[in-house]
Amino acid sequence: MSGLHPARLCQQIVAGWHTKTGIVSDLDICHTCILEQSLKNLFLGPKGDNPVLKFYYSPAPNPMKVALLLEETGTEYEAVPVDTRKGEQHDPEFLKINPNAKLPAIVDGDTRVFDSNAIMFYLAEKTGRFMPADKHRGDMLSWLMFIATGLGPYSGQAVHFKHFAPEKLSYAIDRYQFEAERHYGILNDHLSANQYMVGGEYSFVDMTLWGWVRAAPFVVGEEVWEKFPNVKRLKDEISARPAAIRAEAIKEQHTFKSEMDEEARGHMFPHTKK
Ligand SMILES: N[C@@H](CCC(=O)N[C@@H](CS)C(=O)NCC(=O)O)C(=O)O
Repeated sequence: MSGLHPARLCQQIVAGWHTKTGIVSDLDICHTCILEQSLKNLFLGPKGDNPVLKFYYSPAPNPMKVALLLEETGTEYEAVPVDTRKGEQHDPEFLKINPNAKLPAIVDGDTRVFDSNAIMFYLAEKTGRFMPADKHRGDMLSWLMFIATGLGPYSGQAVHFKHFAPEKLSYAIDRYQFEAERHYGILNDHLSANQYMVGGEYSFVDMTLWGWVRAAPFVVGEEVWEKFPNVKRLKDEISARPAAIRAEAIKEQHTFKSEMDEEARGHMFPHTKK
């Protein structure tokens, strides 16, 4: 995030962590963000020597987990909006970065990484932050893949058939609802005996989980938090962190199309155009 922005874009002012100041003529500036940015520049050196990591994102669950880790690690990055409802994920230039035409993706110097879970692993490894200790490697890989191949895809399909499919297919709705809830049940049991997902400490795996569980009522239904209180406990703890508040605020810098109209459906569900 740029260090200089109007105070109304700083969610941390709302939360009481940052203070605003009118030091630049009539502009209302977040003073704490400017200070943080200056300190980062001091330690990271001029941008020319150290190209800023590009974070291609939309305000959806998978990009949000990466936003959280970028903010938690204090990584300097440029947030590049890709509006999936306008079809920008199919732009040939973006396909060179992510041939899968989905968000998120990053470009870090000469390295591009696509798929949110690969990016989470890459950034935790690269920064050496929020990576569980080696003795927990088995658990770390297991829960990471559980989220990547289970919770994420089943949640995505549950949302699709419940909220976006042109026909209400009860078999598909029931199957994905059941599978999404089954995954929540496994997480809830695990979190009844463990404060965090892996190794007793807050790690990038918790952040990977946060991407989708923030949206749980939309995925599973309004009653989700009564059924799975331990998942709620971890979600609430993460959502209250300053880095999570900053991650949620990134989208305020950009405008995304909000209507899920015929055009948006054509870009996001291309099989409907066949
Ligand atoms: N496995 C991928 C899934 C990415 C994904 O489905 N991203 C969604 C946003 S959460 C997207 O870009 N949707 C736009 C589209 O499907 O056209 C990941 O974890 O990054």
